[in-house]
Amino acid sequence: MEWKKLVDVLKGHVVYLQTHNFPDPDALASAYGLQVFLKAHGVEASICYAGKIDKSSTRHMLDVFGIKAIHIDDIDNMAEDDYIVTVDAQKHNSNIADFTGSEVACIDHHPTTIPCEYRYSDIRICGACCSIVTDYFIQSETELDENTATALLYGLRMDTNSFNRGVTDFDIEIFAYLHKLADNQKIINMHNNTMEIEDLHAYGEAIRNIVIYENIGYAMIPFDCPDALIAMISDFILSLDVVEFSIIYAKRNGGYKFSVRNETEGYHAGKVTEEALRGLGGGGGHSCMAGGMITAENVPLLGVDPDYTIRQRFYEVIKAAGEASDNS
Ligand SMILES: [Mn+2]
Repeated sequence: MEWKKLVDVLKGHVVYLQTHNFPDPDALASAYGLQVFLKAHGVEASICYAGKIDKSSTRHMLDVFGIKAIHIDDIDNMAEDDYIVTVDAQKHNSNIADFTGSEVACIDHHPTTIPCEYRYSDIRICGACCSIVTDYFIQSETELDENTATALLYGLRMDTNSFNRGVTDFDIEIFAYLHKLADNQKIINMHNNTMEIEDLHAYGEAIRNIVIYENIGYAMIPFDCPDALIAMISDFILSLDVVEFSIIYAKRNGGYKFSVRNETEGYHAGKVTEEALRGLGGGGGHSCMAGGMITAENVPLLGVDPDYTIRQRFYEVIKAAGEASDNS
């Protein structure tokens, strides 16, 4: 009984559930689900994060479901022997700040880039962290109320782009379970209101700047925008019939932030991004979705035409990967 081990590790301690920085709906909903689950088993925990919740639809979700997520700046009493569970993220990753407490547990659905020892770890590659947290309710036969079920289903739906991205059989089993318990109309309403007027400016730039090389779509957005928005635009460009691999990047802090999507069998978005951005910042992720960055100090390495160099680097890695898979 895995879930029992988690409860045993945490019992009697001050517990924080830490999401990655700039938490998205899956991070917040899975942290919330875990908070409700732990409470049912006698463990009180607080949800915390660094960075900011940068989409208004995500902030709205906190009100709709009554989720209390505390910014690290508003926590002044975290102690070294307080326990942290990383949720939808793993310690040592570039997207999660290192807080004072001790990371004793990790629940995540991303591949591991830098391994870490935890007293409890549940890392399963699936569509959303919400699926793993829901499984705890099922395995332990803990009652799941409508509000929590709705939040978990919303997180699952958002992180899988409505079951179109990274979905496994496990996610579908979880979907069937949550669907019976959740307020499905509420999810549809929320899902239909995730686009903001300012988002359209970024879409406009991406459309204006799109470059297509064979089956690869590239677009640069010349201003900073939230990670979630860059990801939405990457999904949007991937939806073009001629594009099977999309690379969208926005200017950020003098460098660039990337969101990469792949819909082919032959390529791996995470490996391609890691390879293409090696020595420039870094990147990685799943087979179908990845993220990355080029830091400001490395921008001069891109030469006089940074966009061309970026396109060329990705193109070469993708073509080499395609040839390797053709020969295997
Ligand atoms: Mn997630």
